Amino acid sequence: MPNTVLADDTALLMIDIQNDFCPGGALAVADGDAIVPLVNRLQPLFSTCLLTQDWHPDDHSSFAANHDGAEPFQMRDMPYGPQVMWPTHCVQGSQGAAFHADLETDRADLIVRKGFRSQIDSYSAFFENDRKTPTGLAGYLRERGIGTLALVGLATDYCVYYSAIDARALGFDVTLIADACRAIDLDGSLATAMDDMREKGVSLSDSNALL
Ligand code: VGL
Ligand code: ZN
Repeated sequence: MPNTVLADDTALLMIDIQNDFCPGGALAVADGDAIVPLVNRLQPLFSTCLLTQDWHPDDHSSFAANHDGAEPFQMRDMPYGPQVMWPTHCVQGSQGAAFHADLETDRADLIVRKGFRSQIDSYSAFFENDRKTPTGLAGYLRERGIGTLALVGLATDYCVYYSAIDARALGFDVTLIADACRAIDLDGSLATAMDDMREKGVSLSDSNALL
């Protein structure tokens, strides 16, 4: 298939391609850095490219280190619901929170930062983990006339997954470019996320179908 720019109402949403989610990072996703060359090749096909950046204060309540007796990857009940206790990651302004050095970021029109409130985590690019507080991204996309999203990034079963299902619930057409994503896969979370995305009408694709 020739390299063509996709329709103007389609955006590439690149989720959390940051050092801490890559090998050597604080919450490393296996092979997370392997998606970077692919994501860079996909960007020129889209007239609109958007980035998200996990961006936590160091007293963030999703960090195990901020709770007495909590171990990383355990669950805790928070006022807004169950929350995984994560290793400290993507602290605002840190090298771990920076985008992977090889990721092309100059094409992005917008960087959505999320998880910046101490008391609540935000996996999705659209809503915080209370599933209610908006990030503003939906309004931005609607005002720009964007109705279709292609999703890539880290991690498939957390921030990519929640962004995909929220986008569907908000009425966007969504395609997951699966080979340009990598998963954390905590207790079967990848299979659960993939099943739920399929059920909610997220299309599954592969970069070969586009490049
Ligand atoms: C993510 C866990 C904690 C992600 C962010 O980007 O998928 N996962 N913070
Ligand atoms: Zn986080």
